[in-house]
Amino acid sequence: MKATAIANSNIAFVKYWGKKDALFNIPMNPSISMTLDDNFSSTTTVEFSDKYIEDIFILNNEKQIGSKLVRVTDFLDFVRKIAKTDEYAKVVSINKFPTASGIASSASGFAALAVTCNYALSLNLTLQQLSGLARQGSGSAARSIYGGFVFWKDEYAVQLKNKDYWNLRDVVVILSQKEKSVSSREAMQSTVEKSHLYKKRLQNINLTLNNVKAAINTKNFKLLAKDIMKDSDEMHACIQETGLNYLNNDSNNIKNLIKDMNKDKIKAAYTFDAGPNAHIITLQKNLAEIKEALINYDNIIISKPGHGVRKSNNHLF
Ligand code: 2P0
Repeated sequence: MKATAIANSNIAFVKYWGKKDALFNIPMNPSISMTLDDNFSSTTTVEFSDKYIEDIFILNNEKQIGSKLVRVTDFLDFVRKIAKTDEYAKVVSINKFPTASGIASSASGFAALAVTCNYALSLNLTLQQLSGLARQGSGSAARSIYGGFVFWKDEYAVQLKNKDYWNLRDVVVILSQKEKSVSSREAMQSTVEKSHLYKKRLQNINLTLNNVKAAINTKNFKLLAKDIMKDSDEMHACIQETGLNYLNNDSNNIKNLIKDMNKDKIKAAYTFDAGPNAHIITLQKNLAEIKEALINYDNIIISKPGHGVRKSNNHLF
């Protein structure tokens, strides 16, 4: 049977960086994220059938070979084991945003694929089980199963608050659409092996997690913003210790711009994933001022807290 699902990307307020178990994508530390809105979605259609003689993966209208295909095939092998089937599958996926530009398309992509497989093979998995399945494809995908504000620890993620809970915005400033030269998978492994700061980060992570949870529970933007920036800075300091820098001059310019803006009152928080693009977390009421400050940047997408995964009847093939 053919099935289609849509999932959105997410931005981590407390980052997942490093694995306890690389085979099963079990994270070293819990993470907290906000799911983005439909501007950052992946739509995926899958069909398992004996008419296919191998797995086919088409991403953004291009037939994939090499590592991207292998990741999907590995995931499908995992699903086939659960479903006790040996049928190959055709997977067609469209991302609404630049693939591999530091905006987590693997999160939305594998969340959508997990849900699509669930319907296509009538697996009847719960949301919690879907989060665990999505994690198998990509760690951060475990969080994209849910809308709003999400906490992920070990095997699966849970929703903290739904998308309508808080009027936060993510102002995404696209500074580069280039595919990153070092994948986050490789970079996190090398951080675990080489970074001294990383050990310190893990020792203090519970405090950050508790602060961010409390900030969300009490809608305390000042507390939230401080810890979002601290966590992003910490993760990038650990990565930079290994000789890799995901940030570029524009990323640093935006950091300084936010620091200036926050001098009198904290209005925004910058955060960066495994790439140079800036995510500026703010409250809706501060958007006009932030847009004004970003006048020199023309590739900006603003996201609200968004939906979790959902089924679609509009198949891509
Ligand atoms: C996060 N990132 O929490 C962190 C912050 C990037 C920086 O999760 O190896 O693509 O597939 O589990 O999920 C990106 O890593 O890594 C990521 P895998 P993933 O969003």
